[in-house]
Amino acid sequence: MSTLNILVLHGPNLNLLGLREPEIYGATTLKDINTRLEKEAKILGVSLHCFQSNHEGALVDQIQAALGKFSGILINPAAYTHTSVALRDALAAVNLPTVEVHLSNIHQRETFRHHSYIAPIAVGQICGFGAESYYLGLRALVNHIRAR
Ligand code: CA2
Repeated sequence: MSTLNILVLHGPNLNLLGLREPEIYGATTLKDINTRLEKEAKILGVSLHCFQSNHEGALVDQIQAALGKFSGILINPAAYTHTSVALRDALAAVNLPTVEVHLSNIHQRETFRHHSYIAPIAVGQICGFGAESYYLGLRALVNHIRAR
């Protein structure tokens, strides 16, 4: 069995995690999340590539380049969740199993955060568990790919 390779994408402003507004998004930095994801990946026997960008097109480029290199995508699209047809189209085009994660429970927040352009083309969405959403999401994605 060849090692699964998972692409982890973080959307805009997530580079500020732990550095700004800890009362909303917590004290954990993006580096902490990526380090823990690497640990979880080792336990699961998969490899990971993590990428953050504040630019929609850069995220679209990563998704397009994932074809043939990655078996699945774990994504926190951040604000692009609620705005980006471009990210959704790219994910639909590569057709790789995708799990959407959010730190906060977007359904408990402002109405404009309740809608996700990504959710209808994702395997599933995990939100509201802080950084734990990512680790749960990774496990769910790997289990989903292995069960196919
Ligand atoms: O809860 C999530 O993970 C979100 O994807 C976070 C996005 C927000 O737009 C989504 O509705 C839900 C915002 C990420 C901004 O991250 C910051 C971190 C620290 C300081 C400021 C922003």
